[in-house]
Amino acid sequence: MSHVVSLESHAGIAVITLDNPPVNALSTAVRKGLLAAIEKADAGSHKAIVLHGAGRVFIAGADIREFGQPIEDPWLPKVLERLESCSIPVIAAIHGVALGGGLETALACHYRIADAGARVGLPEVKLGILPGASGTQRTPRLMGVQAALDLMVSGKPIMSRQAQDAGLVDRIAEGELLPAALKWASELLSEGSGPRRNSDLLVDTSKLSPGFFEQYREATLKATRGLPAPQAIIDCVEQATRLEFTSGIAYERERFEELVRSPESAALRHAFLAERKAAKVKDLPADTPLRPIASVGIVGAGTMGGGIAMSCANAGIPVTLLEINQEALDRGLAVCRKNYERSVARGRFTGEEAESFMQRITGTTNYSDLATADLVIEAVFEDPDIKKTVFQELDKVCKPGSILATNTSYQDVDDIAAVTGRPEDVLGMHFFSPANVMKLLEVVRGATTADDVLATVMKFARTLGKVPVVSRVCYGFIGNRMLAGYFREAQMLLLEGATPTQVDQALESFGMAMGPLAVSDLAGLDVSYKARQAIPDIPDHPSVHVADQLVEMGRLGQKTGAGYYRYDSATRKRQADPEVEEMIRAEAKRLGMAPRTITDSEIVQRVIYPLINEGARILEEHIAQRPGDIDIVYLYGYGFPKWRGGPMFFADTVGLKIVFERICAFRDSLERPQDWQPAALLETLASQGQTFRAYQGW
Ligand code: T1G
Repeated sequence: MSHVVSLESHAGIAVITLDNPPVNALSTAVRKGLLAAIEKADAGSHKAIVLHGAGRVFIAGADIREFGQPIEDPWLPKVLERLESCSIPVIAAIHGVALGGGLETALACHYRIADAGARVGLPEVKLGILPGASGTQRTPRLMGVQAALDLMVSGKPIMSRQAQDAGLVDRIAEGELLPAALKWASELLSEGSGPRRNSDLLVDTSKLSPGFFEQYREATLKATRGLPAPQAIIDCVEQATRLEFTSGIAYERERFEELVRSPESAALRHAFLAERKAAKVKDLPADTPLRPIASVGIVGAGTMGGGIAMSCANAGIPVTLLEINQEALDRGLAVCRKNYERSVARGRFTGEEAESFMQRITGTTNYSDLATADLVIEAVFEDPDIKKTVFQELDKVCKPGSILATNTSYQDVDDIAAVTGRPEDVLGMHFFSPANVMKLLEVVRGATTADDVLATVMKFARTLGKVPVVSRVCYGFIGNRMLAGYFREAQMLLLEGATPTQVDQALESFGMAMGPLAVSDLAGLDVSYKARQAIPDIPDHPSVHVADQLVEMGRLGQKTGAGYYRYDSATRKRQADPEVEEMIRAEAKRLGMAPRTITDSEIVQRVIYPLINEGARILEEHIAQRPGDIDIVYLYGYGFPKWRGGPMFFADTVGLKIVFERICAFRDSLERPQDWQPAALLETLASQGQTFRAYQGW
């Protein structure tokens, strides 16, 4: 047939196999090969067809890399129309996953059998599109309107048994899948069962209450911030209740085309591919040997240490958690247990699961209990001297070959490595709080970190369900280094006339999960205050004056019920506080800064463009491998809206020339031009009409 689709005959039954590693994506070659195979199998020499995928999955959908380019014939809907029209029964044999176009392909078949462990779903909404190959028309016919909408609007896959209960899958295979599918095909033939086309079915609307779609739209609007794809899905399903199949398909296609051209979808597709690319370290050979990690030691049972321990335990890895004394250890273990109880209460884990995870965490106050750990992660207080003392201790007790990692958020990893006799075994693993929830892991590569150490930790991060991004050593690595300008400008805007509410609402309307000042209140204003106090001769900057005064007023943020805002003790809701606005006006007056009217769009530019500018410097200095890595750091670590693709992708959508010119305008008009020097790379790319996407990095 073709290099990606084959056809074999088994006792008169055609077995069509898709073989397009790694996930049988429905690329142009696969669509061509599949159509040819169907034509051949349905040409009269076969009595039935079994369709399945080689490798670890059935089909993971359309080839995401082909989007944004002209789609070549045959289009998937055409292939599926031909598949369903076969004159002989067609059985889909599903293992691993059937997602997006993969599930649509299975639904165009006449019968579906799946492995017990298989998952099926329509995750297109996560890419800012909708199931564009009949998914919005077939699923309501098979599983009902409510269930179909829930499947497509959430984008979450379901297990095959659940899919069977819902009417999407007919059988769960007993034993091996392909033999079970062939056996079933023979049974169907012997029963005289022919093709069964779900496009002939009507959508059952008998259970729909009046105004059902309106209510569903409203509920979805709130939950999905008005993004276009979920609404388009609801429209398509509503049309499925009104139109016959072919017209419904035409409507679905029209809406699909509209969404695939949308900036939100371009951003979400970028995020999907950038996340997978970030896991690849350019100069590390793919066959770099890995060290085994079967046990982990953690030094420090505070918020970060406890969260990291839970991440490892949840992934099935035994953890030894060390604290300086029993009291601190008991406190740390108690917090882990409390967090598990909360997860059980929320239904994330069963009680048994949580108990088994907790059992994997062993406490100690003795360094020698870390001697055999394959990886030790230091998570003590953010003080370079304390961290170095810990590493000197680990260097003494840990076995040769142990990987020694620091969870520092800022410190120089090379400095820390230098206090050991094995700097090649040292690197940074910067988790984000809460470490058992946040997906991002900045893997900080030291100047002497060995390749196998880096490769091992990149793989280990994915075992923990984390999204790893490599950073070279600099103060604050990728994320926190860029954040400095973000917070600086948020605070400068207060002195220039904006209120905390205006600043935060502008950024939240832009899509940030939470505005910068509310985030500061959540983290605690005293944390950064102490960090500033600890830096000798730190140069004065007006941007911290308000925060310093808030701390000196005892307003440390949510934890004291007041910071930039006042917090309702019952609901923890934030409220504007005239006392703070008065203090800000007084400080501005003292600094000779006259208040002015500031627009929301200026606020967004002032706070977001420093991220882009510093991101460009980070690329110039080879701290980050590629712009997409920076985007992933901000999407998974700092609440940057995924449908904007990350700061570097967002800059491309605005246009680098515009971003560069605005930065120059701020340099030439604001109080502190030194804070607005454009990065050389940004200037170069802007002058060449280039994009960050085209910039390959190192
Ligand atoms: N297209 C192209 N490449 C894909 C792909 C896809 N659909 N899915 C995965 N890959 C690549 C991925 O980039 C990586 O590449 C490798 O496969 C392994 O993936 C018409 C329009 C299947 C659950 O949204 O959810 O169908 O880095 O690292 O963790 O209606 O990948 O090795 O070079 O993620 O085991 C809808 C997306 C498409 C599913 C496997 N489908 N994929 O997870 O491995 S739109 C999806 C996934 C559509 C139709 C519409 C996951 C996975 P590389 P991985 P994994």
